[in-house]
Amino acid sequence: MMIDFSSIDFSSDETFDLLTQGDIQVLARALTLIESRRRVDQEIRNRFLERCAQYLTTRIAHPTVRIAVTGSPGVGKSTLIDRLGLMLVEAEHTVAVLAIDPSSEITGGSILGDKTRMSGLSGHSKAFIRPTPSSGQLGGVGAMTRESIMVCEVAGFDRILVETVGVGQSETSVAHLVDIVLLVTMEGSGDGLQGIKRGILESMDLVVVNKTDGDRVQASKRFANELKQALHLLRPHDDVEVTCLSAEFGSGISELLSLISSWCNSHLENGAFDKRRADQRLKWFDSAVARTIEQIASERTDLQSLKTDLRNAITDGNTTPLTAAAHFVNVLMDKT
Ligand SMILES: Nc1nc2c(ncn2[C@@H]2O[C@H](COP(=O)(O)OP(=O)(O)OP(=O)(O)O)[C@@H](O)[C@H]2O)c(=O)[nH]1
Ligand SMILES: [Mg+2]
Repeated sequence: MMIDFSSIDFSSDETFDLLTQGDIQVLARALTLIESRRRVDQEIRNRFLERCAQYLTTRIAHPTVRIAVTGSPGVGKSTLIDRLGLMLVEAEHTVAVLAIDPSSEITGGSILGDKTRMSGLSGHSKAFIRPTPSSGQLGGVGAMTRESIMVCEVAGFDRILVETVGVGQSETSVAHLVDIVLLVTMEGSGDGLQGIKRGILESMDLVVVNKTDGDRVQASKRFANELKQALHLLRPHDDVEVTCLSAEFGSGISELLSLISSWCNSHLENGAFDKRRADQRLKWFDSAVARTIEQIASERTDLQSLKTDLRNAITDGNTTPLTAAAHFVNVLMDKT
């Protein structure tokens, strides 16, 4: 589907004001603009994002909290977000959910599934749910998730929930985008601690053992204890909380919210919260530079045959990947 941006002028003050007033239509269109890979959209997008960034640094902001909910497919991330989100809106927060959907490019259909699983939140006047394609990126994090979070904050949302399948690739890890990472797991999924990727174990801040209901209650609690002991060995200096709940039946959700808010408060007090955001801004800069260079390289169609020759030379053993890359970059720089 082609989106017509001509009806919304993203360089106008009116559009920006509408966004800051929380206009959902403008927010949805802005997110589509952010996800667009079309070159023509890029300049408008960059100027618009710059304006968003400036707005957030200059206004006296309500503090926002960015929460990632990660875990294997089917553990109950969407169900939990629905419950958490409802509790947050009841507490006078406004909630934006960015559900990063690794399958949407292939099936194009699971988006609807996620919306229906968040039946409590979807349609709520203080909540906004946005499924975003992961654009084939590892780590389950879309290329523009950072920017999407920022635009949601400009629109006035103060609790941002990011749902992502935990893949744990360090470079694209959701931990670089949020203040707190919740790992959702469940007893009997067979993955235990061994099945959870190392990157996730290192970057998560709280563990949720979901589906603690029915005849699973005892086994879930045992599993939570095992996890806690194993985590203590793995990360002896961090006291990672493990909490049991049932997203489906709604038990243990308010306890989880208390854990999240005390975690945030202690990190705000000791400065770790702000330091993490500062580090993330530097990583954001690095990845924006890398992405821009990659884009410039991919747009140079005149260099395609050189690239093909170099690839063939590497395959034939006539050059090494590093030498070929250095040569390619030299040509790229000379001509740009
Ligand atoms: N018994 C039980 N079932 C649950 C619970 N939470 C979720 N489920 C069920 O587990 C299934 C998957 O739930 P989702 O919330 O869609 O899980 P998800 O992790 O978002 O799944 P993906 O987005 O596909 O990775 C659904 O059938 C839910 O009804 C729970 O606390 N207890
Ligand atoms: Mg889901």
